[in-house]
Parts: sequence; structure tokens; C-alpha cells
Amino acid sequence: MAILTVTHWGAYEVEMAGGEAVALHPFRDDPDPSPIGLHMLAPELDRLRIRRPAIRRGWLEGRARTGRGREPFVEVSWDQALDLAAAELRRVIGAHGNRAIFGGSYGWSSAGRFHHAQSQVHRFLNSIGGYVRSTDSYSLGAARVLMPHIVAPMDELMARHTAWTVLEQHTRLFVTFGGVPAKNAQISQGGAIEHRVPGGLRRMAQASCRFINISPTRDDLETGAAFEWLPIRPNTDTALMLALCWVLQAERLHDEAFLARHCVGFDRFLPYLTGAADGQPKTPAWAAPITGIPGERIEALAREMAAARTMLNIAWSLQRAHHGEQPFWALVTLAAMLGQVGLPGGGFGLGYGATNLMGSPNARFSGPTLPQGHNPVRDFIPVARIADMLLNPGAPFTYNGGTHAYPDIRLVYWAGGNPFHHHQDLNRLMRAWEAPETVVVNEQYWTPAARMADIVLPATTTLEREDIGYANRESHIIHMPAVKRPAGEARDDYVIFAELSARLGVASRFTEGRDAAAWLRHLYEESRQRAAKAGVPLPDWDGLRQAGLASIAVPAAAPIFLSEIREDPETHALPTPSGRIEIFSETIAGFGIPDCPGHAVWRAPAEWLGASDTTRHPLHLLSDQPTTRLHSQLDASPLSVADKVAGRAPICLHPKDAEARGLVDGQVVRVFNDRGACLAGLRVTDAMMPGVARLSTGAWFDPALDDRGLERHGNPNVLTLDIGASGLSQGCIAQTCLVEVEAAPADPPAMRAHDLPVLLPMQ
Ligand SMILES: Nc1nc2c(c(=O)[nH]1)N[C@H]1C(S)=C(S)[C@@H](COP(=O)(O)OP(=O)(O)OC[C@H]3O[C@@H](n4cnc5c(=O)[nH]c(N)nc54)[C@H](O)[C@@H]3O)O[C@H]1N2
Ligand SMILES: Nc1nc2c(c(=O)[nH]1)N[C@H]1C(S)=C(S)[C@@H](COP(=O)(O)OP(=O)(O)OC[C@H]3O[C@@H](n4cnc5c(=O)[nH]c(N)nc54)[C@H](O)[C@@H]3O)O[C@H]1N2
Ligand SMILES: [Mo]
Repeated sequence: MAILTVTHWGAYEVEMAGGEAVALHPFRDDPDPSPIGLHMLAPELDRLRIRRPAIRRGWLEGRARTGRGREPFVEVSWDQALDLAAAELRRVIGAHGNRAIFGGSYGWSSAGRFHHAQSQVHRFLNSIGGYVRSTDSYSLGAARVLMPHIVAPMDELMARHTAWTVLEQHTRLFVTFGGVPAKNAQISQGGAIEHRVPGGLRRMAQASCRFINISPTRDDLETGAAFEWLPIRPNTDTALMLALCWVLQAERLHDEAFLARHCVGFDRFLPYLTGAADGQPKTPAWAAPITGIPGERIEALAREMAAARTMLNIAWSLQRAHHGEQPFWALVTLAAMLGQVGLPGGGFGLGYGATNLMGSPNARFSGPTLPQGHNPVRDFIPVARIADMLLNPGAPFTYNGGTHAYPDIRLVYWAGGNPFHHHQDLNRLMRAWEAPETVVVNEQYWTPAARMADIVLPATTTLEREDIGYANRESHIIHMPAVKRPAGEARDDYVIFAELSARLGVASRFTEGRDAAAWLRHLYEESRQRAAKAGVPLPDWDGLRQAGLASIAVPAAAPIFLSEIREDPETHALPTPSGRIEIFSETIAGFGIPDCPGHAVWRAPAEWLGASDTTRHPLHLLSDQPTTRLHSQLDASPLSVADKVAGRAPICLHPKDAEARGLVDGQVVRVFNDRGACLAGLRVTDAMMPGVARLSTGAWFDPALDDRGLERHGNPNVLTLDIGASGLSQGCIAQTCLVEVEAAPADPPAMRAHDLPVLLPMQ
């Protein structure tokens, strides 16, 4: 029996020698294993581990709030670190209440279900009286708020996508906005065990499904066959979708019966579409100069969609943009007008390719999760409003129809995320980060977030602790034994929080008298009962530990997205106010939010290629997800480092854009706008649309603190814009960003993100 471990990017077989893991190999049942995990034992990663608890010197000596990210750390014993952290939590709660603790702690952490850092930190903070939380995600900020109003909550929709086997059989035209990037489908939250997307796409192409990729980048689709690429200006897809809708109604190709039976509000949308409401018909001739796609192609495309079994797909990145609600709403509107929603292989998909989940057929049940307890604190922020919160305590913000106020935060606790990876406008976040009195971070590696903390507590990795691997609709549930001794003095997050709870007098509330082994058995057995109810037999805990894994059944009928509504829209009402698809939402219209009215609309984003003045920053920067890692995780691994250009993150430009600037492939460039500047390594490729630059996320933030403004590694978030998608969702808008690129200064400064901070012994 193989020893297995599970990561978000896949399961791996662990080769052991002398009781320790020595190598990792692809899981034999995975048809398309990801290379990301093969390097987890690399010495390049091991040297970046945090080995002892560490306290920033200025904080230790006088609680100084400046100096984060600049000062050395003093290494201390666990008892000293835990005593300091517990005393600080007690002080802040005593002086300001639990409303002064921000514990949103957004981030992906690791895959195992018990040692899931967010669940651990939330449970801990709840057991000491609560914390300010964050809502939604960076992934789906706009969609998570919009979709429940118009179709259903995102989690529900994601888990019910039409299976690849059905697409293969029935879909004749697959039109995707933003590709189906196989690089992204390497992962699934909790662990992509059987990678199905590359095979699914290949089999669809072999079954002669025609693909059209509408995207600023060609290479986010690979089907093994030729496909049509329609390059589109970033952030303009809504205009294109509206024009497609316009052609359908002008040519009476829209499905009036479907609209009448399954939707509400088409009549309220129609006057906007035809221009009766605002004097501007949303014709192909109107959309062509906005999108860069010829009007005749738009017209023909609408007819092609109406003539074939058509699946419309949209990448999540489209809603990670200013007015990001609109492309999702317009897509649903377009799919409703085509009337194929709920038919095998027709309708719409929300991110085939964004993760391995969509289109996976295995049975669904709720897996093991650590209960988080009760949070009595009502204050929250939409997740991407963290800098606003820290900079403007007390200021109002709108969210999903309500008006709220930013809390006054004195202590930030982070475990399992990297805000200096994920947030926009990092120079602004650096300023905001000086506001809290104390920042505590549990981390495995000396990441940018760990380096920006005051109290750093070293956490174990997946390989160093026993856990359970499980993800929604994956093929297996997997026992993950500890296969390695912890690095240095690293402890499990669970042990760290149990120790802090004991110091704060709530040990039994946090642990319920269980150690990690007892929790694993308890959580697994609870989940096994839920699985049994869903018709999925699983072995008991001892059985799973012995076998290493158990497979999860594939039900006889493969999922067909929303097919039940076609049977009977009354019995299978959607969880919207009307029970139907809402092309017009009375609820959203009733909120009276100027930048998000009651139906899909085109609104120009704050920055785009059609803006009235693009002379200083003429390139649209896309910061998509990286191919060789998950976000900032494992950035120092050999796989990730091999993809860099001249030691910096690669920035892709079209040959014409490179030539116009006198730049050549392989050189170091400076990417800049008024918010910041970074160095990057130039990669020239005709997979880009002219005018568009791509700098994937995840290069560890490497600010030259002596020379404010120049980031040395290629982290796109020194350039991105930190405003909300709209007053409805306040979602992250990383994809709305203009920049310019020029040659880097001679002798550019060396990249230092993978150096260790200065670590001093306790005097
Ligand atoms: N410009 C731009 N920015 C973006 C995006 C974009 O498209 N463009 N995308 C956004 C999106 S969709 C997302 S989801 C975010 C991702 O942002 P994050 O999820 O914050 O990024 P990760 O690098 O995955 O951070 C996870 C951290 O948890 C740590 N960790 C892992 N396991 C454990 C553990 O067991 N215990 C502890 N204590 N720590 C652990 C890892 O070392 C790592 O530092 O980024 C967002 N940022
Ligand atoms: N390897 C790897 N996989 C990942 C992740 C990772 O870090 N690494 N992160 C995971 C996470 S947390 C998430 S949320 C998902 C994110 O999934 P997505 O948000 O879908 O992924 P992105 O890579 O940001 O963007 C997908 C494609 O959209 C295109 N695009 C960008 N803007 C536009 C636009 O305005 N119009 C059109 N038509 N296309 C556009 C980009 O060119 C890109 O190729 O990925 C997940 N998968
Ligand atoms: Mo995400």
C-alpha cells in the first residue's frame, strides 16, 4: 500500500527511507498529475522554514508600530512567545474588546481538513470571545454576492456543474470567456485528486465540439485541436455579451418560452438592450469599438450560438474587475435568452477550469470540518477591504444592500494566508499595516506576511502531521500520515492554539478534551455518517488508516447543471426571491446602488484600454494565477524558480509592444504606474493580444525599503488598484489595471525575497 499525502494541487505517493519521506511521486490513479507538489521536499524550500518562534525587535523592546518588514527578529522560546502573544490578546480584549481583533485570516493554507489553519484560528478566536471576520473571497468577491440574488449561491452552483462526460456527448459549441486554463485546474480547495480538465477538453474536441476562446490571451485554452481565438480587450466582455443578446432579440432567436417559464425581468432588461431606455441600442456596431471584436463576427457568433447546443463558460477573473458583477449577470442573461439552461451540454458554466471541481462527477457529501464555534462579534469587512478598514476606522461602507462601519483594529491575527501576496496596491497596504498595535502570524515559511509581523509562530507542514484529505466531488478520501519530523521547533497550528487557549483560561472550550488524533477520528466518523446518508459507503477511521484511501462513488446519473428546473419550476424553485433566474432583480434595484443597478449593464471600468487618456500607462495588466505554484506557496521551489526570467517573475508582452519599446525577450524590465513599480523578466509571446501585459501572481513581495516604490521580484500587486468592484460586493478588482513597461535601470538591484530575515538570539 502506498503512503499518500494530499495538497490542493494533488495527491502524491510518498517514498520513505529510514522512517522519513525522501521523495514524492505522482498518485498512480491521477490521469494528469500536477508537477507542483513533486518539489515539496526541496532543500530550497526547507531553508526558508521558520524554525523557532520569533519577535520583531522593535515590538519586543517598546511595542513600536513602525519598522515592520525592516527590523531583525529575536528568536525566543515557545514559552516566551506564547506568554507574549497571550498577554497581548488579553490586553487588547481588556482595553478595546474583541471588536479590536481582526481574525479574517483569509488564505488557502494547506489541504488537510483538520489542520486547516483558517478553521483553527477562527475556532480559537471564537473561544476567546470572537473577532472581526471577513466575508466572501478574493476568488469570487463580486460573484458570491451577486449570484444568490439571481440564480443561487456560488458554492451550490459550483458543485453542480454539468459533468465532462455530458459535455463530451452533447456540447457542439463551447464558447469560453477567459479560456479554460488547465494550469488553474491543477488545484481544488482541499485537493484535486483526479485531474479531469485536460482530458475533458481533449475528449470534447475529439467528439468534434467546436471551441471559441474569447480572451486577451490565447494560451488559456488547450484542447489538442485548433480553435478560434477572439482577442478581447480586458474588462469589456459585458459589452460583447450585451451585443450578442441584442442580435438574438433583433433576429427573434431568443427563447421566449424559456424566459417566460424560468426567468423574471426580461421585460425590464429589454428597454436597456434596445436602447429605448437610454438611447443607445447595444448593437454589435456599438460593442465593436469597446471590445475590439468586429461587429460582423459578433453578429455571426450570436447566430452560431442559437443554432447549436452551446455551453457558455466564464473565467472567474472576469469578475475580479471593476463592475465585476456585470459579466456574470450578462452571461446568465445571454444563456437564459438562448434557452438551453438545464439541457445536457447547454447553458452556462461558471469557471470550468478555475478549479478541478467544476464538471467532476463523484458523489457529494459534506466532508470533515473543524467546528468553528460561535462568533459574538458582529463587525465584518468584505474580504478585500482590509486596507480601507485599517486606514479608516469608523468610516462607512456599503455591502449587499446594507451600510456598515469599519471597526477600529488593534491586533491582527493571521494563520494560513499571505496578505502581502493577495491584496491589491501593496504600497498602500504597507502604510495601512502600520495602524495595528500588534500583528501575530502563524507561518511555515519566512513569507512576506511573516516578515511583516511582530510575533511569528512556526507551524508544521502537511508532511509533518497526520490529517485527512478530502475535497468536494473528488474521487477519493485519503489518510495522510505524518511522514517527516517537524522542521526546527515548528508546532501544529492546533497545538499553538491549544497552548494559547490554556494561557487564556479556555483550554477545554477550544480542545473539548481532544488531542489531534482524537479530533481526526471524531471529525472523520461524523463525516462518514453524512457520506452514508448520501449513499457513499466509507470504511471506519481505523479502516481508512489501514487502507490509506477510500474511493467515492460516481452516481449513475452524471450531473446536468440546473436540469431539475426544467422538470418543474415550482417544485424546483431556485433560492432567489422569485424562485426563478432573475434577469432583473427587484432586490438589487431596491438597494439603489449607482454602480450596480437592477440588471446587467455595461459600465466602463476605472482603468481600461478604451479610457480617454492612456498615454502614460498604455498597457492593460492582467495578473492571473501562476502555472508553477498555488499563489505564493512554494515560490522558492525549483519548478517555480525555473519559470522566472533573469531571476524575476516573467511578464508577457506581444512582440509589437516589446518592439515599440525597444525591449527584447529575456531582459529585466520595470513595470510601473502611479501606484508603484516592480522589476520583471520579459517574455515576448504572440499568445498575448497587443496592448495587454500578463504578470502572474505569486512572486514573493520584495520591496526595496530603502528606495520606496521599487519592488524587485515582479509582484503585480504593487501595481493593482485597491477599490471595490462596486458598492454591492466590494470585491477585489485585480484585473482592472493600466501600466507602462520600460527597460530596467542598468544593474538592477538583486532580488532578496528568498533571503532569510536577520534572526538574533535572545540577549
Ligand atoms: N493581482 C492579483 N492578486 C490576487 C489574485 C489575482 O488574480 N490577481 N487572486 C486572488 C485570489 S483568487 C486568491 S484566492 C488570493 C490567494 O491568496 P492566499 O491564499 O493568501 O495565498 P497563498 O500563497 O496560498 O497563502 C497561503 C499561506 O498559508 C501558508 N500556510 C500553508 N499551510 C499552512 C498551515 O498549515 N498553517 C499556517 N499557519 N500557514 C500555512 C502558506 O505558507 C502561505 O504563505 O490571492 C488573490 N490575489
Ligand atoms: N496553478 C494554479 N492554479 C490555480 C491557482 C493558482 O494560484 N495556481 N489559484 C486558484 C484560485 S484561488 C482561483 S480563485 C482560480 C482563479 O481562476 P480564474 O480567475 O479563472 O483564473 P485567472 O488565471 O486569473 O484568469 C483566467 C483567464 O482569464 C483571462 N482574463 C483575464 N481578464 C479577462 C477579461 O477581462 N476578459 C476575458 N475574456 N478574459 C480575461 C486571463 O487571460 C486568464 O487566462 O484559479 C485557481 N487555480
Ligand atoms: Mo482564489
